[in-house]
Amino acid sequence: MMSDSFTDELCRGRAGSQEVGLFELDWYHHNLSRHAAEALLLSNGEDGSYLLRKSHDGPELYALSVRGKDSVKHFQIERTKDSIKFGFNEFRSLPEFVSHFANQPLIGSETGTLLILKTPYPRKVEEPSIYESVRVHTAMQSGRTENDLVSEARSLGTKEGYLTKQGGRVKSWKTRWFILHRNELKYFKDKMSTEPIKTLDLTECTGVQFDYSQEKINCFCLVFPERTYYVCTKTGVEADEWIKLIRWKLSQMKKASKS
Ligand code: 4IP
Repeated sequence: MMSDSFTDELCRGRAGSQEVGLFELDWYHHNLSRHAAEALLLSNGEDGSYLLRKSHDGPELYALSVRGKDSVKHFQIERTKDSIKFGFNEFRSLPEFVSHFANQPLIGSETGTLLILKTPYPRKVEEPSIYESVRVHTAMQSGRTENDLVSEARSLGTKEGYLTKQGGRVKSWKTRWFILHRNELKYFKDKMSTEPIKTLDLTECTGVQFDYSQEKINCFCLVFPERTYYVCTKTGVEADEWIKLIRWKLSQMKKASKS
């Protein structure tokens, strides 16, 4: 696999002179297509995530892709030798343009939608060091291309499955459908349920570890200030996968809160 810095060097090599300086912006995605930007922001971003990419409409044109509640809008930006034009605003330099974004500007689209530019979507994302294990791997001659797979791409760090959990006051064990997504762990009555029974905010979780205090095997516990949740999986490997992924999330949140 290519390293990020190698990819960057490659991009720089192919980039036009107009792009000079833009690579210093970690939310500049050279060569990202409109489609890919939409897929990326919809699956991994949140309301207010945005990124800058090169537009193929002209050498001086760029596009700002912004994620709204459940759609992505694209705005054109023109960068000439002397200025950067974005909507009614004109900036003399790249730093001036960038500092405009630091104040979370509100922009309106032609359709009347208002969007706040809250979080730049970085070019490099840290990957958890653990992965789902491959259970089935087969090639189907269905004529699909790599591009067809983009919409099915799962967001990084998402995991779901049936886990058996213990009640809070009444210590009965119930099998529930769990979904780990972003900073939340939700559990549902079953896979078909649309409303979660509960949503656990992982920013409040102080730790996750294997637990041997219960009468069940393959258990782990999630510690929250007001309660410790005990959860069991079918196999030790599965428990280990959940623990590692949740730990990785906790460490990412810790890092984010420090920066
Ligand atoms: C219930 O036991 C279930 O275990 C609940 O789990 C649990 O709520 C209740 O905890 C517990 O009393 P019975 O169904 O045997 O009555 P679930 O919500 O998954 O159905 P939690 O808080 O674990 O979701 P208490 O704390 O309400 O007793």
